[in-house]
Amino acid sequence: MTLLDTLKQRPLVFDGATGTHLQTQKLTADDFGGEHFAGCNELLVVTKPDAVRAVHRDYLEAGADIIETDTFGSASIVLVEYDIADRAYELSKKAAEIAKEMAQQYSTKVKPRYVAGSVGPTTKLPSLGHIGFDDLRASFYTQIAGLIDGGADLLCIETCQDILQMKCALAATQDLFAERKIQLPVIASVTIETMGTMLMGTEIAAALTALEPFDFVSAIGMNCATGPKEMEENIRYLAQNSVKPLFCMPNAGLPENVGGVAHYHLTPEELERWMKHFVGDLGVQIIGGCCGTTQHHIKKLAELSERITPHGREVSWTPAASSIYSQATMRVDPAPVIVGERCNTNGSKKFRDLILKEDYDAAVAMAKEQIKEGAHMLDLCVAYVGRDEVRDMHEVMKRFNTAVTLPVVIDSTEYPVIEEALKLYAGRAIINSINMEDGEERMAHVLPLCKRYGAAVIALTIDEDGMAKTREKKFEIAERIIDISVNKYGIREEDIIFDTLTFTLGSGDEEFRKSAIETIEAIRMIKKAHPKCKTILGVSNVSFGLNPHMRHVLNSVFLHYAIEAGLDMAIVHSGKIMPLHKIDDEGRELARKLIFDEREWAAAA
Ligand code: THG
Repeated sequence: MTLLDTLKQRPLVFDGATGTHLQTQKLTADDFGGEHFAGCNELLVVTKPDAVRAVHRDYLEAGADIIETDTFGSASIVLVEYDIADRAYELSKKAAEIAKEMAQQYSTKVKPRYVAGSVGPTTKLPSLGHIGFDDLRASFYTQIAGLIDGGADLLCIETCQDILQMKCALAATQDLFAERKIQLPVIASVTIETMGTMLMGTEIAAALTALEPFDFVSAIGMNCATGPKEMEENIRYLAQNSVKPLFCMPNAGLPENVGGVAHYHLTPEELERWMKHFVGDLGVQIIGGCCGTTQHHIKKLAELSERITPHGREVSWTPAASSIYSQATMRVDPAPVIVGERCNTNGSKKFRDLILKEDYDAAVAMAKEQIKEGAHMLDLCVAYVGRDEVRDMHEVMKRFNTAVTLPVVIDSTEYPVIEEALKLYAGRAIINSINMEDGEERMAHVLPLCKRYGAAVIALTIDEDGMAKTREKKFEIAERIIDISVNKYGIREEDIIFDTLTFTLGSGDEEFRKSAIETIEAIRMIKKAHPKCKTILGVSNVSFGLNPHMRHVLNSVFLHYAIEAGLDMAIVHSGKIMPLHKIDDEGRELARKLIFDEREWAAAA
């Protein structure tokens, strides 16, 4: 039976605190290898390995299934504070070897013991610009390589304060798994502070939305910062919304400051009672203890695990995007999900001028205006001929990441621009867009980026013959895109949003007279055959060339019929969309006839 199979029968038990255990051992500066290294717990695996073995032994004796390596801060960017950045691989590997040797001593056929490679958050917050994605990824890469080479059975990326930290660690993990052709279970665990969000302000729903798309992440959860009581509401949310198994390692209550030292008061019995509730009532499958928990706490949890089965959870994932702060689902009732169109150099003169002036803060202000106008997400396009789009995207996205509370739809045709945006974004973005104009070419570039950074994608119904004009052709391209995305690139149907293309009815061009009907009917066909997929339209395109008033009327009426056919999302100027009853009869009827190509309109015009 594998590690993860066990979860269905009983909860798996992690160990307790490492740091607070080491503190009780009253280690001297010499134990760390001198004054300069005092407090560097990760160095003990070479300077005083018996101290680390003592931690592992106590938890294994207590009955833990899984012990964590002494590597919370063994990434180079943490070790650099002790001038030993170059020892990250060596210390990580040694720590895994020590834990593995201890786990093997206690392993039996009925109770195998496992080693989780601990990967802490480091000391840097990429969302605040402390470090770039590539540097943090590289630092995690070396640490995780050591853990894998030292024999870790699984990875525990824990105590995450900034979802971008986690994305860097997950990218490093993906790279290592691919290079070595291996796959270990991976736990992704965030820290929710007493104020109820992660340090960066991330709500639990946003954290789940950002982490859920990574298919190699085996379990999601929370550890540190608070005791179980403060975690309950968020654990309940995860239990109701996470398809993946849940992980929970609370502190032994909230720390109390006693003479400048943190004291933890939750008793082993109290922790056991809470975990019984979390496992038995809510369905948490992996438990353990963080700061302040001891072997006595873990003994209670190990005993509990022998007599309890995790509550069965039937959860269906609600596809969503997220910002660093909050989540927005890709379907709302009433439809549609409103994607603000204005932060687009091609779609707004004002926005274009701000980018040309490099007034990036004012660009953020335009984003905020759209939030006030009721948008759920924001389209972002900074392309402008002759400008460095990667640089503009960098400048805008680093601000949007923390200043904009809504999820961003990254609207670019350039792969390096898309990747730059994804590297700066702590939420779950949507990429706008892929198509099949050059066969699979665009998909081959963009879909691996979606997988690597956990994004969803908009797919336009365009193929080698150009933009599809009939409903049948649009549908056929959509099916082809689903087939390749799902079967070749491992994208889920629910992560694809189809755009059946909006042509202007404002030009009077004969070729496009039936275009709105075909676009609307293609939505109906796609939603019927693939209900998990989403649909979207760039609504304002429909009225290019008309006067401003008629544009608002036509946009609103077109949107109405598209929604009736099943449209999920709309890229619009949210403040300018009118409900049908607010449009005068004459305008509404004119728009309707235009959309459905009723020729008497043509005669009248
Ligand atoms: N599908 C997808 N993405 C898209 C589109 C689409 N992205 C871009 C575009 N089409 C949707 N966005 C806009 C944004 C603005 C306008 C139209 C579509 C628009 N702007 C006024 C104009 O150009 O006249 C604005 C004026 C101003 O404020 O300066 O109409 O179809 N997937």
